[in-house]
Amino acid sequence: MQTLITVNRSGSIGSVSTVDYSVDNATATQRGDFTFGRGTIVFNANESSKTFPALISEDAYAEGTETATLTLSNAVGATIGSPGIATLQINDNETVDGSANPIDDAPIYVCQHYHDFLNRQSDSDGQAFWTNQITSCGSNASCLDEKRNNVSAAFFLSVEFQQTGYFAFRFYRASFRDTTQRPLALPRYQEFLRDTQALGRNVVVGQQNWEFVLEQNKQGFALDWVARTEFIAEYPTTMTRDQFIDQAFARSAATPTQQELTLARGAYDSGGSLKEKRAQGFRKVCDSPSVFNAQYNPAFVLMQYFGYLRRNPDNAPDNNYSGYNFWLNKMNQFSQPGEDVTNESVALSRVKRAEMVKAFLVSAEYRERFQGGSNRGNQQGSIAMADPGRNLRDAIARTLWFALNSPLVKTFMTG
Ligand SMILES: [Ca+2]
Ligand SMILES: [Ca+2]
Ligand SMILES: [Ca+2]
Repeated sequence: MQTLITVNRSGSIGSVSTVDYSVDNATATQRGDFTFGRGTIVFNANESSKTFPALISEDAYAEGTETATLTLSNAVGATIGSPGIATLQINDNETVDGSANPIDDAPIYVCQHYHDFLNRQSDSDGQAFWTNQITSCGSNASCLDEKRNNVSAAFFLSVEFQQTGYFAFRFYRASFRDTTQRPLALPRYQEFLRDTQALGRNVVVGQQNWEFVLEQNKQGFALDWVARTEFIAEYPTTMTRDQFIDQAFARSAATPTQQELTLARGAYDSGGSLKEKRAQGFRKVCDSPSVFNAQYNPAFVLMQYFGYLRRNPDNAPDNNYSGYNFWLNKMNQFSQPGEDVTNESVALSRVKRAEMVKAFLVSAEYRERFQGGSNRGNQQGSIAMADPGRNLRDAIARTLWFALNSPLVKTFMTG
């Protein structure tokens, strides 16, 4: 389920202003209780009130009342009033631990996939469609097993994920190298969620205008991306067009076709300012079929950790990349030469051959997010270092929260 948090703007509201928000751990944790949230709210001229969602998970742990922290920061064109930090109170809906795992209930399973992969509450059509895929099996165990796996894989394969999460993933891979900050040149969990949620803001595939909203989000994202200090450090503004494009393909481990090169250079040239050129050229590289195919397996494996386990591959209990590398090798082994995974059915076949989705779905670590674990749904270790450059701000926010003595409390029922 979700609850919508309202942000009010007062005073002179005749122009545009923006503010960032976050939904972070307090006594409730992002692994079992809610979905880590971060994004930017845009107030257009004369808009005084906006909402953002907090996504709540259903679990079987009787844990009493827990809290998450809501924070507003980085106001542009406005200042943050009081309260800028608030407490989200999550009430329990059981008094003793449940013996059944909520994730075995088809509607809950589907809803949790919306939270974990698409960062939003399910729309009623989608919720009904995917639930029916599973419940139509009746009590046929092998059918249930297969449909649950297929429904789960469908969220990664969906247009909505491919255009948000996988889009962000390709930007990271094309930008960065293997460093201690980003081992194996993979995005870290929290920064990835932040960027994916920005791309997915107000996008519900199939609903009116979704393509327009998505395109606006992508354009804004690409312009923001090429202005980031980290990006400019890797792609100095002194680079020529061809150096810029070539490096983006090389970092993506892709060999572009001549047509892809031409299209990327053309996109670069069509920009007005240097920033626009770089945003458009970079995006065209990342959207090239050769890059899409080259990055598919690493993205798929990483999303098993981000989506199901809500952590980086090298966080506890793994503490290293051997698990990630094992699964990446397996995906690579089950890939066939010349396969084009921009074709959804080709992609699904590969994913099914590797049998990875099932392995994660039945893993104790996934299932114990919701029921039956000694950790009671909490993270087994820290996911700190997961959001480079932002941890300090979070630490400051926590301090302020205590100083302000949690001014606003919103209450609702949950898992
Ligand atoms: Ca909890
Ligand atoms: Ca509970
Ligand atoms: Ca519950």
